[in-house]
Amino acid sequence: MTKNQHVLNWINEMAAMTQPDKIVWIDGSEEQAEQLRAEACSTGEMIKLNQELLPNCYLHRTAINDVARVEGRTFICTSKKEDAGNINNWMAPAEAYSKLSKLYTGAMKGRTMYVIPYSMGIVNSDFAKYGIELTDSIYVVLNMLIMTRVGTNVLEALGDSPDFIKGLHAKADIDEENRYIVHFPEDNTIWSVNSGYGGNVLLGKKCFALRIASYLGRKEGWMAEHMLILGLEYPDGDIKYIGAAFPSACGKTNLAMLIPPEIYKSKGYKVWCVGDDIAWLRVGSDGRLWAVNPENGFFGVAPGTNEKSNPNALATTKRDTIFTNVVHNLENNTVWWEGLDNNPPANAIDWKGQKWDYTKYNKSDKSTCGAHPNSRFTAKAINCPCISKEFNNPAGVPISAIVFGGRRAKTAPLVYQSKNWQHGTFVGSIMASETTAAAAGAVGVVRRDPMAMRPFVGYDMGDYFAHWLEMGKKIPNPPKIFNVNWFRLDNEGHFIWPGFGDNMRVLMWILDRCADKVGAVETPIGYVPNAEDINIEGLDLTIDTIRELLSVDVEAWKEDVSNIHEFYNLVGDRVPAELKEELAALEARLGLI
Ligand code: GTP
Ligand code: SPV
Ligand code: MN
Repeated sequence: MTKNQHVLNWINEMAAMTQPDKIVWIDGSEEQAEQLRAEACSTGEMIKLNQELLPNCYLHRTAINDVARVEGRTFICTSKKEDAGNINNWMAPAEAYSKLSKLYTGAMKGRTMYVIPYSMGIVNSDFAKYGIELTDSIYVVLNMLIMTRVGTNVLEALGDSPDFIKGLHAKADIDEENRYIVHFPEDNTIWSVNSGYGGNVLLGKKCFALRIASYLGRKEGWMAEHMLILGLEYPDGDIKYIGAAFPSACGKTNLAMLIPPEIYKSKGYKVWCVGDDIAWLRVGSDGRLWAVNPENGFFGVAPGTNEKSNPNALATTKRDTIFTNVVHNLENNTVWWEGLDNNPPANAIDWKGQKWDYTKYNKSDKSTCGAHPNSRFTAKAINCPCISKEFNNPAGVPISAIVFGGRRAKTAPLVYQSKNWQHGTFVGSIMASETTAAAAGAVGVVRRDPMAMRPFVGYDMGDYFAHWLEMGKKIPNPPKIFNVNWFRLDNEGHFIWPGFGDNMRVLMWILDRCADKVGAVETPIGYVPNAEDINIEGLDLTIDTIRELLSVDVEAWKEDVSNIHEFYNLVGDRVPAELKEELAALEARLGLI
């Protein structure tokens, strides 16, 4: 398929180590994909679902010990430890290569090695970067065919160049003790072994489009961020674009596909999805920041997705979709998950492959769930009813606002605006969120997650903050930066804000601020809206509730500040002086110094 010696030599070397029985090149054709689906079904790797109700849809169950990203086993292997920083796990490259080579040796014996040439971004566009993933998993091939742009045209675009990301994945024994997701940013290389799950193995996604890309972006003067991109269309046809960074399982897919509440919809407002997880951002010749979504599909959280919360996502999953770790409904050979509807199937298999008795389901005990809390759908972007007409535009879209957010039960108000780019970078750097099921480990623990990138920055976090500040200087007309929190709880533990489609009400305030159309109140942390400026028409809540949601709890912030100090200390020496000054200014405004 190619004469590129860099590609061929590398594949030969990897094949000599992993020793597959055969090597198959993935050409991106539907015929080949269909053969692979049939093969995966014949071995039980995938289950073909009801083709009338869910055409071209399949179910896959991962191993029970392999259901989420494993941050503890994810490494950044730069030659100098300090370049990976204190937040990342680090291993010396030579040690990592030697350790993993042992795990890979003979790992593909009796198996097939698939060669997947893929592009992140539109092939031949200025934003595009190419990768080749070698894998022994058909499931990975079929997911990559949805999530990225795969095919022979990628090899043509690459030509004789050595400039591609080399990804090697082997399932090996799915042994947790020997699971490694290892990045060599200096070598454009990613090695993943002993997993078959999502972000650990679809190497175009978190490994390349965030960890390696963030490293390249710093070198080349652009940014790779864990952001959705949406376009909000006004009744006159004008569309403004927003990039929003929330940690894993904190609402990116939902916000990216939101359906406006009736009060806006009836006037002709619309929301278009450009991307739901990753944005690559560059300064345009017009002085604005432009974004593309480098992916080609969605790897979305299934539980909680329903006709009311996210009808667009649900519609997207009705064809050409791979479901992972959801309930198999044997009544009609379809799928189900918690929060889909109130009709759990009586005759069903749970995500572990066991007969599932929904009557034993207890909301507060996750072990009784039929679908894993981090179960997912892999669906094509072009099947999304609200996909933006700019989705395939190689130039991307101009960003008016950047929005940070996380799950905070108390501290963060519904929305606030930073004073400028530098303060906005500070606001991003102090983001915190309660942990979710998207990564292995305890759920619901508050941790600092700067720009929602804690698990995804491919270099030192302090240098990453500095890169944000540097980029601000290069954007003559930068987006305004905001922070939101849909997850504030009342004393009984209920969400106060309705969320989902109603988040549009907050986006409207954000875009009004960008257009200088509305005032705000200055608080110690930034500008919050006047409660009257959040439109609550048609909502079952009062302006007093909005006041409560917008209130800044100074005592809680004083406590938070000491935690921010601890976090900055952990990040270490490279936290830029400007951000320390911003922290001191915040302390002064809170009356702490
Ligand atoms: P990753 O794919 O892991 O990066 O996640 P994501 O950020 O795209 O999160 P997603 O939109 O899939 O939402 C994750 C969970 O948050 C789901 O269970 C949603 O139902 C819930 N959620 C999303 N938006 C809101 C909201 O506005 N309010 C509330 N209360 N929950 C929400
Ligand atoms: C996330 O965890 O942020 C995801 C899912 O989007 S994964 O691809 O597993 O990283
Ligand atoms: Mn994500």
